[in-house]
Amino acid sequence: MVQLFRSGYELIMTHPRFYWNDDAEPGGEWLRVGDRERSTEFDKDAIEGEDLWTAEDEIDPPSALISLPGRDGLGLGRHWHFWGALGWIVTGALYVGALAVSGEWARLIPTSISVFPQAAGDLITYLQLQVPHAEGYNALQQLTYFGVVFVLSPLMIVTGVLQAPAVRAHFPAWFTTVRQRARSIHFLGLVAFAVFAVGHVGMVIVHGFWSEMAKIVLGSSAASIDLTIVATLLGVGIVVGFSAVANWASLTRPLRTQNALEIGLDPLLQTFFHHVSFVEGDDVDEYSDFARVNGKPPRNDAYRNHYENDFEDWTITVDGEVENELELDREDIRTLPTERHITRHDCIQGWTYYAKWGGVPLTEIIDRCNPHEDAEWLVFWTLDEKWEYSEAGPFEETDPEVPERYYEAIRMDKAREPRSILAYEMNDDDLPVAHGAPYRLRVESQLGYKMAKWVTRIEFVDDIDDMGKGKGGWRDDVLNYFPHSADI
Ligand SMILES: Nc1nc2c(c(=O)[nH]1)N[C@H]1C(S)=C(S)[C@@H](COP(=O)(O)O)O[C@H]1N2
Ligand SMILES: [Mo]
Repeated sequence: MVQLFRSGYELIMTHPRFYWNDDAEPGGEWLRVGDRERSTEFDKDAIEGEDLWTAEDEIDPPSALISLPGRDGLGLGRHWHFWGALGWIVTGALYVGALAVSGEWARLIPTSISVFPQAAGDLITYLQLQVPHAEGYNALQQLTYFGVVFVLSPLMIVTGVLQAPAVRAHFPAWFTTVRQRARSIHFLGLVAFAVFAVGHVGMVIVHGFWSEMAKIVLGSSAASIDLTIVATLLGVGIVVGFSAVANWASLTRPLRTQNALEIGLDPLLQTFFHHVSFVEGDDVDEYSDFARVNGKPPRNDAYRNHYENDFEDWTITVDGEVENELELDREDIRTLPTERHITRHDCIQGWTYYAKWGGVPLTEIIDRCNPHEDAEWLVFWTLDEKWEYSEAGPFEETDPEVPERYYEAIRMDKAREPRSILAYEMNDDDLPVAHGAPYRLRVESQLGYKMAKWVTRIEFVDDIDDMGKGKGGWRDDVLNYFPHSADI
């Protein structure tokens, strides 16, 4: 639970605002931490500008004392959160199973409606600063434990899973256009768990700290007090020590920590969330008034020249493990079939918006270049030098393993989904500079960071192990995002 709280806090602070609907409009949040409201009126076709801001400017990096890993570590925060969730679900399943087979369930599950008036009576007793008399749990305890185990916990699992873009891609819209609601309720669940934890420890103190601790850690109030103290301190020590080691490893050795945490987890996420099936049809009828941006427009001469030339001579190079290399100019791409759809954009940070996209389905390109049988990945290379990240110096100086330009790799099965397109239209207009003009990738079952903007080249490769740090993309390499299972 401590791991879930701490990593969850990291995930919240990466977009510390909560909304009730998936337009996630700036200013429309019901709860916001920090005072970073910005105008939505900036020019999306400007190549640079004073008032251009991205969602990364809204991050409030938390302290590593509270957060896991702290200091703006969303990528590893997610790894820890998913591992925490896995451990918590396995523990919970064993607990509920043990309750069922041992007959102890009767302690938790109320069997009579009279539990409510009794619980009210218990509450009054507590408020009079007295402890209610009861065999085993009193009615208030029973109701609380029942609520935590059988209502709150399943709610946290459901609202956690509902935030994955993969879920939206595989279920009908009425069920899934609720990412902000799920995120908000998930947060309120966290608050409920925190209130429960504080209340629970408070009650342990009220009922007699060491005798209650003896029941909790050793199973009997008659156990020796010395043994209870040792077992309690040991338990607390393990949690604190584990937290310290987890923070230290994440902050000083992020790549090794990422590799270690991927073991088991990445295959598991792929199994549950990575499928080719796709629900057809639009999610909603209308697109959002405002779409957030992530990644600032390139500032290099190559991009600037194209920009000044209205992108007339921009081409898409298709090469790598293919039979026919292609060089597609504007004319070529406009004569290929067009796919248009309105769908939700899901950033890993937690914000969303609806937009209408138009462009050429990747299958059209794949069928024309005829990739070799072993070509498993499509790598999208861009003109984006990520200048806003290179204040410390060019990447080849600070970290020679990071490619100079933003890139993201997509698996063949994802590329072949009907709504995977190389987009050149947004909201019935030309794609704006801020959103990736003249071409950007859309893969609607994945998170935003996979959808490279300002694309110039599609390279087909057998595997991605030798590219960059081998994580399958710029943000995957640099920010420790999940490499293969970007569907959650
Ligand atoms: N070249 C490039 N593409 C990029 C990024 C970037 O920084 N550079 N950011 C990604 C992230 S994290 C997100 S959420 C989406 C945001 O798309 P939008 O700016 O069109 O809303 O773009 C993705 N594509
Ligand atoms: Mo993102």
